[in-house]
Amino acid sequence: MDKTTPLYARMAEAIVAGDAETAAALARQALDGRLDLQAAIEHGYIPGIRRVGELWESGEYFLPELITSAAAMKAALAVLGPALDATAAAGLSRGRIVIGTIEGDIHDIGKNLVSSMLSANGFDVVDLGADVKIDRFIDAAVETRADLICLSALLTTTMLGQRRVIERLRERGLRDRFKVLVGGAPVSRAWAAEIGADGYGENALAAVTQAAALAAARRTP
Ligand code: B12
Repeated sequence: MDKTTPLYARMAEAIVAGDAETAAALARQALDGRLDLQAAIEHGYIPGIRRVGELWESGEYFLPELITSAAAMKAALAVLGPALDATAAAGLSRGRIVIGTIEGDIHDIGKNLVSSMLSANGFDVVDLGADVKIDRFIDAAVETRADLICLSALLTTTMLGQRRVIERLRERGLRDRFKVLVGGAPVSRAWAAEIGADGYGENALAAVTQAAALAAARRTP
């Protein structure tokens, strides 16, 4: 373990405790200390919100705890997000991406993380937010001449919306125009294959790798 481990542990603890103030203060500490922000998210904050998920599943946490922990996660990401985005610099865009969480689903922490990482890694990201209607993804992709559509779903019910976006692309004669990348806690590689998505990413780093491969494939006919 390196010397930043206690900081990561405190970040996780702040999320579990639903302590937004501490979560944000630790994020500022990471910024001031010029720490690797992607690592702070991956090894500090995410293990915290995962633990919250486990406590909810085991019946120790209820909705109010879930909400305060989610708010703490958002407070930390609000501090780190702009810094991550800024590292995207003025470099050449690796491709334009439309991203959002499927209609009926308000979970946006993971999607925001993916969005920030993509933009930090040189993609031009159009973030539609959460609870996004199926056709809205497609209209935005057409309007912005996007290369990729990224679909996040955290509920087993809204996973079906990922399939629906792909079906609608076919119905509108646009399936070949955009690559579709799917993700979210209940989503798997098998699901991505079943619905005919072009890729699946299990976390924000995998999302970047997948998006890079798909964008490159589009550019080399
Ligand atoms: C925080 C949370 C909430 C917060 C959300 C706050 C917010 N603004 O996002 C609140 C309290 C609002 C909430 C509400 C609800 N929730 Co909730 N929630 C969670 C919890 C604990 C954590 C989710 C999270 O943020 N994880 C951390 C992020 C970083 O991880 P992630 O989202 O998985 O994202 C990562 C990857 O999946 C991937 N990824 C994500 N998106 C994408 C997209 C692409 C393209 C790619 C490539 C990758 C990718 O990269 C991300 C970063 O690594 C989960 C538990 C869990 N195990 O997931 C339950 C969970 C998702 N919720 C659940 C439920 C049931 C609900 C409610 C219905 C509860 C209720 N009774 O009202 C409501 C739903 C309301 C709605 N209509 O959406 C269930 C879903 C069950 C199911 N099978 O459908 C879960 C699994 C808890 C459980 N075990 O029961 N929730």
